[in-house]
Amino acid sequence: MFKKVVMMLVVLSLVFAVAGCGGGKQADQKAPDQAPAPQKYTIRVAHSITPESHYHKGLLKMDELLKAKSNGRVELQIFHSAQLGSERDVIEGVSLGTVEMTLVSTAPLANFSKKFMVFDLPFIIQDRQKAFAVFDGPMGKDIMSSLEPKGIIGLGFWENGFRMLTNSKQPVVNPEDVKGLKIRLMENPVHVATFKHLGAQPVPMPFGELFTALQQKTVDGQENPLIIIDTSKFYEVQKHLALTGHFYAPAALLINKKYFEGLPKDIQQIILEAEKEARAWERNYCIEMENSFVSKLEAAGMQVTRPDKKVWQEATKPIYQQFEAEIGKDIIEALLK
Ligand code: EAX
Repeated sequence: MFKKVVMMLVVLSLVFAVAGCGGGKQADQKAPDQAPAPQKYTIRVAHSITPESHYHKGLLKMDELLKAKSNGRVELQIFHSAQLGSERDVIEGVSLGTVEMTLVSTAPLANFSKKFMVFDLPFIIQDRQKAFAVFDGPMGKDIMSSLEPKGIIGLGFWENGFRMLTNSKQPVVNPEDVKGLKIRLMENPVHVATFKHLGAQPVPMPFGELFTALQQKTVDGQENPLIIIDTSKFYEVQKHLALTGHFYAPAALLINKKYFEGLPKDIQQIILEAEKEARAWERNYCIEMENSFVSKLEAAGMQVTRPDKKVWQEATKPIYQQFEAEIGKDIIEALLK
Protein backbone atom coordinates (compact mmCIF):
# COMPACT_ATOMS: atom_id res chain seq x y z
CA MET A 1 0.00 0.00 0.00
CA PHE A 2 2.71 2.45 1.08
CA LYS A 3 4.70 1.57 -2.04
CA LYS A 4 1.65 2.20 -4.24
CA VAL A 5 1.14 5.64 -2.68
CA VAL A 6 4.81 6.52 -3.12
CA MET A 7 4.66 5.33 -6.72
CA MET A 8 1.56 7.43 -7.38
CA LEU A 9 3.25 10.49 -5.93
CA VAL A 10 6.30 9.90 -8.09
CA VAL A 11 4.13 9.43 -11.16
CA LEU A 12 2.18 12.59 -10.35
CA SER A 13 5.35 14.59 -9.87
CA LEU A 14 6.58 13.25 -13.21
CA VAL A 15 3.36 14.33 -14.90
CA PHE A 16 3.90 17.84 -13.55
CA ALA A 17 7.57 17.74 -14.50
CA VAL A 18 6.61 16.76 -18.04
CA ALA A 19 3.90 19.41 -18.21
CA GLY A 20 6.26 21.98 -16.75
CA CYS A 21 9.37 21.48 -18.79
CA GLY A 22 8.58 19.56 -21.93
CA GLY A 23 9.65 16.03 -21.11
CA GLY A 24 12.90 16.58 -19.32
CA LYS A 25 14.05 19.65 -21.20
CA GLN A 26 14.57 22.78 -19.22
CA ALA A 27 13.54 26.10 -20.63
CA ASP A 28 16.08 28.77 -21.50
CA GLN A 29 16.67 31.34 -18.82
CA LYS A 30 17.08 34.45 -20.91
CA ALA A 31 18.38 37.58 -19.31
CA PRO A 32 17.98 40.81 -21.29
CA ASP A 33 21.12 41.96 -23.19
CA GLN A 34 22.78 38.63 -22.73
CA ALA A 35 23.21 35.65 -24.95
CA PRO A 36 20.70 32.97 -23.96
CA ALA A 37 22.06 30.42 -21.49
CA PRO A 38 22.60 27.13 -23.30
CA GLN A 39 19.66 24.81 -22.94
CA LYS A 40 20.08 21.94 -20.47
CA TYR A 41 18.73 18.46 -20.93
CA THR A 42 17.92 16.20 -17.99
CA ILE A 43 17.07 12.70 -19.14
CA ARG A 44 15.16 10.66 -16.59
CA VAL A 45 16.10 6.99 -16.67
CA ALA A 46 14.46 4.22 -14.64
CA HIS A 47 15.68 0.74 -13.70
CA SER A 48 14.58 -2.01 -11.34
CA ILE A 49 17.65 -2.95 -9.38
CA THR A 50 19.82 -1.49 -6.62
CA PRO A 51 22.24 1.47 -6.65
CA GLU A 52 25.03 -1.11 -6.17
CA SER A 53 24.08 -2.93 -9.38
CA HIS A 54 25.81 -3.05 -12.76
CA TYR A 55 22.87 -1.16 -14.33
CA HIS A 56 23.23 1.70 -11.91
CA LYS A 57 27.02 1.88 -12.22
CA GLY A 58 26.77 1.78 -16.01
CA LEU A 59 24.22 4.59 -15.99
CA LEU A 60 26.41 6.67 -13.65
CA LYS A 61 29.21 6.18 -16.19
CA MET A 62 26.91 7.33 -18.98
CA ASP A 63 25.93 10.40 -16.96
CA GLU A 64 29.60 11.23 -16.48
CA LEU A 65 30.24 10.82 -20.23
CA LEU A 66 27.22 12.91 -21.20
CA LYS A 67 28.29 15.75 -18.93
CA ALA A 68 31.87 15.64 -20.21
CA LYS A 69 30.89 15.57 -23.88
CA SER A 70 28.27 18.31 -23.55
CA ASN A 71 30.06 20.67 -21.15
CA GLY A 72 27.44 19.89 -18.55
CA ARG A 73 24.42 20.49 -20.77
CA VAL A 74 23.18 16.89 -20.80
CA GLU A 75 22.73 14.69 -17.74
CA LEU A 76 20.87 11.65 -16.49
CA GLN A 77 18.55 11.56 -13.52
CA ILE A 78 18.55 7.93 -12.41
CA PHE A 79 15.62 6.26 -10.63
CA HIS A 80 16.62 2.84 -9.22
CA SER A 81 14.85 -0.01 -7.37
CA ALA A 82 11.65 0.14 -9.46
CA GLN A 83 10.84 3.56 -7.97
CA LEU A 84 8.94 4.38 -11.17
CA GLY A 85 7.33 0.95 -11.47
CA SER A 86 8.15 -2.51 -12.77
CA GLU A 87 10.18 -3.10 -15.93
CA ARG A 88 6.93 -3.57 -17.85
CA ASP A 89 5.53 -0.33 -16.43
CA VAL A 90 8.58 1.70 -17.38
CA ILE A 91 8.78 0.23 -20.88
CA GLU A 92 5.20 1.43 -21.27
CA GLY A 93 6.26 4.76 -19.76
CA VAL A 94 9.04 5.15 -22.34
CA SER A 95 6.59 4.17 -25.08
CA LEU A 96 4.15 6.87 -23.94
CA GLY A 97 6.84 9.42 -23.12
CA THR A 98 6.05 9.79 -19.40
CA VAL A 99 9.69 8.90 -18.73
CA GLU A 100 12.48 9.37 -21.28
CA MET A 101 14.67 6.33 -20.80
CA THR A 102 14.94 2.91 -19.18
CA LEU A 103 17.42 0.07 -18.81
CA VAL A 104 15.63 -3.30 -18.58
CA SER A 105 16.16 -6.99 -19.19
CA THR A 106 15.01 -7.83 -22.69
CA ALA A 107 12.71 -10.58 -21.33
CA PRO A 108 9.72 -8.31 -20.58
CA LEU A 109 10.16 -6.74 -24.04
CA ALA A 110 8.69 -9.95 -25.48
CA ASN A 111 5.34 -8.45 -24.45
CA PHE A 112 6.02 -5.51 -26.80
CA SER A 113 7.82 -7.23 -29.69
CA LYS A 114 8.02 -10.99 -30.15
CA LYS A 115 11.35 -10.62 -31.93
CA PHE A 116 13.14 -10.35 -28.57
CA MET A 117 12.02 -13.87 -27.63
CA VAL A 118 14.87 -15.48 -29.52
CA PHE A 119 17.27 -14.40 -26.74
CA ASP A 120 15.13 -16.13 -24.13
CA LEU A 121 15.58 -19.67 -25.39
CA PRO A 122 17.52 -21.83 -22.91
CA PHE A 123 21.28 -22.01 -23.62
CA ILE A 124 20.94 -20.18 -26.95
CA ILE A 125 23.70 -17.81 -25.82
CA GLN A 126 26.71 -19.38 -24.18
CA ASP A 127 29.53 -17.20 -25.42
CA ARG A 128 28.88 -13.61 -24.55
CA GLN A 129 31.58 -12.13 -26.81
CA LYS A 130 29.90 -13.74 -29.82
CA ALA A 131 26.56 -12.55 -28.49
CA PHE A 132 27.85 -8.95 -28.22
CA ALA A 133 28.80 -9.09 -31.90
CA VAL A 134 25.25 -10.21 -32.76
CA PHE A 135 23.67 -7.53 -30.55
CA ASP A 136 25.82 -4.77 -32.08
CA GLY A 137 25.37 -6.07 -35.64
CA PRO A 138 22.48 -6.12 -38.13
CA MET A 139 20.42 -8.70 -36.20
CA GLY A 140 20.52 -6.64 -33.01
CA LYS A 141 19.60 -3.48 -34.94
CA ASP A 142 16.71 -5.24 -36.66
CA ILE A 143 15.33 -6.55 -33.36
CA MET A 144 15.68 -3.16 -31.65
CA SER A 145 13.99 -1.38 -34.55
CA SER A 146 10.90 -3.55 -34.03
CA LEU A 147 10.17 -1.26 -31.05
CA GLU A 148 9.93 1.89 -33.17
CA PRO A 149 6.21 1.49 -33.98
CA LYS A 150 5.71 1.58 -30.18
CA GLY A 151 7.49 4.93 -30.00
CA ILE A 152 10.72 3.49 -28.61
CA ILE A 153 14.30 3.64 -29.90
CA GLY A 154 16.59 0.88 -28.65
CA LEU A 155 19.97 2.53 -28.15
CA GLY A 156 21.96 -0.59 -27.35
CA PHE A 157 22.23 -3.97 -25.69
CA TRP A 158 23.95 -3.85 -22.33
CA GLU A 159 24.62 -6.84 -20.11
CA ASN A 160 22.45 -8.30 -17.40
CA GLY A 161 24.04 -11.76 -17.48
CA PHE A 162 23.84 -15.54 -17.28
CA ARG A 163 21.00 -16.52 -15.00
CA MET A 164 21.55 -18.89 -12.07
CA LEU A 165 18.92 -20.68 -10.05
CA THR A 166 18.51 -20.20 -6.30
CA ASN A 167 15.99 -21.67 -3.85
CA SER A 168 15.36 -22.11 -0.17
CA LYS A 169 14.43 -25.80 -0.22
CA GLN A 170 17.04 -28.15 -1.68
CA PRO A 171 20.29 -28.39 -3.63
CA VAL A 172 19.67 -28.46 -7.39
CA VAL A 173 21.97 -30.53 -9.58
CA ASN A 174 19.74 -32.22 -12.14
CA PRO A 175 16.72 -30.79 -13.94
CA GLU A 176 14.44 -33.17 -11.95
CA ASP A 177 15.46 -31.34 -8.78
CA VAL A 178 13.27 -28.35 -9.66
CA LYS A 179 10.09 -30.45 -9.78
CA GLY A 180 7.39 -28.86 -7.66
CA LEU A 181 9.46 -25.80 -6.73
CA LYS A 182 7.70 -22.46 -7.01
CA ILE A 183 10.13 -20.39 -9.05
CA ARG A 184 9.72 -16.69 -9.66
CA LEU A 185 10.44 -15.80 -13.28
CA MET A 186 10.42 -12.66 -15.34
CA GLU A 187 7.21 -12.01 -17.25
CA ASN A 188 8.27 -13.88 -20.36
CA PRO A 189 6.51 -16.76 -22.15
CA VAL A 190 9.69 -18.67 -23.07
CA HIS A 191 11.03 -18.59 -19.53
CA VAL A 192 7.69 -19.67 -18.10
CA ALA A 193 7.36 -22.53 -20.61
CA THR A 194 10.90 -23.72 -19.84
CA PHE A 195 10.35 -24.10 -16.11
CA LYS A 196 6.88 -25.55 -16.60
CA HIS A 197 8.42 -28.14 -18.90
CA LEU A 198 10.91 -29.05 -16.15
CA GLY A 199 8.03 -29.61 -13.73
CA ALA A 200 8.47 -26.47 -11.62
CA GLN A 201 5.65 -24.10 -10.76
CA PRO A 202 6.54 -20.86 -12.55
CA VAL A 203 5.42 -17.64 -10.88
CA PRO A 204 5.89 -14.61 -13.18
CA MET A 205 6.39 -11.52 -11.02
CA PRO A 206 8.04 -8.09 -11.32
CA PHE A 207 11.48 -7.80 -9.75
CA GLY A 208 10.40 -5.19 -7.20
CA GLU A 209 8.22 -7.74 -5.39
CA LEU A 210 10.77 -10.53 -5.44
CA PHE A 211 12.77 -10.07 -2.23
CA THR A 212 9.62 -9.98 -0.08
CA ALA A 213 8.17 -12.99 -1.91
CA LEU A 214 11.34 -14.96 -1.17
CA GLN A 215 11.41 -13.78 2.42
CA GLN A 216 7.78 -14.65 3.04
CA LYS A 217 8.21 -17.90 1.10
CA THR A 218 5.39 -17.18 -1.33
CA VAL A 219 7.92 -18.56 -3.80
CA ASP A 220 10.72 -21.07 -3.15
CA GLY A 221 13.21 -19.78 -5.62
CA GLN A 222 14.20 -17.40 -8.39
CA GLU A 223 16.82 -17.06 -11.10
CA ASN A 224 19.08 -14.10 -11.81
CA PRO A 225 22.71 -13.32 -12.64
CA LEU A 226 25.16 -13.63 -9.72
CA ILE A 227 25.68 -9.87 -9.68
CA ILE A 228 21.98 -9.42 -8.83
CA ILE A 229 21.88 -12.32 -6.34
CA ASP A 230 24.73 -10.50 -4.58
CA THR A 231 23.70 -6.84 -4.87
CA SER A 232 20.03 -7.55 -4.07
CA LYS A 233 21.09 -9.65 -1.06
CA PHE A 234 19.12 -12.72 -2.11
CA TYR A 235 21.66 -14.77 -0.11
CA GLU A 236 19.82 -13.58 3.00
CA VAL A 237 16.69 -15.46 1.98
CA GLN A 238 17.98 -18.26 -0.30
CA LYS A 239 20.17 -21.17 0.78
CA HIS A 240 20.91 -23.01 -2.46
CA LEU A 241 22.64 -21.65 -5.54
CA ALA A 242 22.92 -23.75 -8.71
CA LEU A 243 25.30 -22.41 -11.37
CA THR A 244 22.99 -23.33 -14.23
CA GLY A 245 23.45 -20.38 -16.61
CA HIS A 246 20.24 -21.60 -18.30
CA PHE A 247 19.26 -18.26 -19.84
CA TYR A 248 21.39 -15.30 -20.84
CA ALA A 249 19.65 -12.00 -20.24
CA PRO A 250 20.77 -9.05 -22.31
CA ALA A 251 19.63 -5.64 -21.10
CA ALA A 252 18.25 -2.97 -23.42
CA LEU A 253 18.71 0.78 -23.06
CA LEU A 254 15.57 2.38 -24.48
CA ILE A 255 14.62 5.99 -25.14
CA ASN A 256 11.33 7.61 -26.14
CA LYS A 257 11.46 8.13 -29.91
CA LYS A 258 9.67 11.48 -30.04
CA TYR A 259 11.84 12.88 -27.27
CA PHE A 260 15.05 11.72 -28.93
CA GLU A 261 14.08 12.93 -32.38
CA GLY A 262 13.04 16.29 -30.94
CA LEU A 263 16.56 16.92 -29.61
CA PRO A 264 19.09 19.00 -31.58
CA LYS A 265 21.31 16.84 -33.79
CA ASP A 266 24.47 17.54 -31.76
CA ILE A 267 22.75 16.43 -28.55
CA GLN A 268 21.51 13.25 -30.25
CA GLN A 269 25.07 12.55 -31.35
CA ILE A 270 26.39 13.06 -27.82
CA ILE A 271 23.81 10.61 -26.47
CA LEU A 272 24.73 7.98 -29.07
CA GLU A 273 28.44 8.32 -28.33
CA ALA A 274 28.01 8.26 -24.56
CA GLU A 275 25.72 5.23 -24.80
CA LYS A 276 28.26 3.32 -26.87
CA GLU A 277 31.08 4.01 -24.42
CA ALA A 278 28.96 3.34 -21.34
CA ARG A 279 27.71 0.09 -22.89
CA ALA A 280 31.29 -1.14 -23.37
CA TRP A 281 32.16 -0.02 -19.84
CA GLU A 282 29.17 -1.82 -18.31
CA ARG A 283 29.85 -5.06 -20.19
CA ASN A 284 33.46 -5.04 -19.01
CA TYR A 285 32.43 -4.24 -15.46
CA CYS A 286 30.16 -7.32 -15.43
CA ILE A 287 32.89 -9.55 -16.83
CA GLU A 288 35.51 -8.26 -14.38
CA MET A 289 33.23 -8.70 -11.40
CA GLU A 290 31.90 -12.11 -12.38
CA ASN A 291 34.57 -14.34 -10.85
CA SER A 292 34.34 -12.79 -7.42
CA PHE A 293 30.74 -13.72 -6.70
CA VAL A 294 30.76 -17.47 -6.10
CA SER A 295 33.18 -17.30 -3.17
CA LYS A 296 31.45 -14.18 -1.86
CA LEU A 297 28.04 -15.88 -1.92
CA GLU A 298 29.51 -19.02 -0.32
CA ALA A 299 30.98 -16.89 2.43
CA ALA A 300 27.52 -15.39 2.90
CA GLY A 301 26.21 -18.90 3.60
CA MET A 302 24.93 -20.15 0.24
CA GLN A 303 25.49 -23.77 -0.75
CA VAL A 304 26.68 -23.91 -4.33
CA THR A 305 26.15 -26.72 -6.84
CA ARG A 306 27.65 -26.96 -10.34
CA PRO A 307 25.14 -28.71 -12.61
CA ASP A 308 26.22 -30.30 -15.90
CA LYS A 309 25.00 -27.78 -18.47
CA LYS A 310 24.76 -30.42 -21.22
CA VAL A 311 22.17 -32.34 -19.20
CA TRP A 312 20.09 -29.18 -18.73
CA GLN A 313 20.47 -28.23 -22.34
CA GLU A 314 19.15 -31.63 -23.41
CA ALA A 315 16.25 -31.43 -20.94
CA THR A 316 15.16 -28.00 -22.21
CA LYS A 317 15.52 -28.72 -25.95
CA PRO A 318 11.77 -29.23 -26.56
CA ILE A 319 11.28 -25.51 -25.85
CA TYR A 320 12.95 -24.73 -29.18
CA GLN A 321 10.30 -26.70 -31.06
CA GLN A 322 7.57 -25.19 -28.97
CA PHE A 323 8.51 -21.63 -29.97
CA GLU A 324 9.96 -22.27 -33.42
CA ALA A 325 6.89 -21.09 -35.33
CA GLU A 326 6.44 -17.98 -33.19
CA ILE A 327 10.08 -16.88 -33.19
CA GLY A 328 11.04 -18.08 -36.68
CA LYS A 329 13.35 -20.97 -37.47
CA ASP A 330 15.64 -18.73 -39.53
CA ILE A 331 16.16 -16.30 -36.63
CA ILE A 332 16.92 -19.13 -34.20
CA GLU A 333 19.40 -20.64 -36.63
CA ALA A 334 21.04 -17.29 -37.32
CA LEU A 335 21.64 -16.80 -33.59
CA LEU A 336 22.86 -20.36 -33.07
CA LYS A 337 25.49 -19.70 -35.74
O1 EAX B 1 16.67 -6.45 -15.36
O2 EAX B 1 13.54 -9.12 -13.25
C1 EAX B 1 14.68 -9.62 -13.26
O3 EAX B 1 14.90 -10.70 -12.72
C2 EAX B 1 15.82 -8.88 -13.95
O4 EAX B 1 16.96 -9.65 -13.98
C3 EAX B 1 16.11 -7.56 -13.27
O5 EAX B 1 14.96 -6.84 -13.08
C4 EAX B 1 17.08 -6.70 -14.07
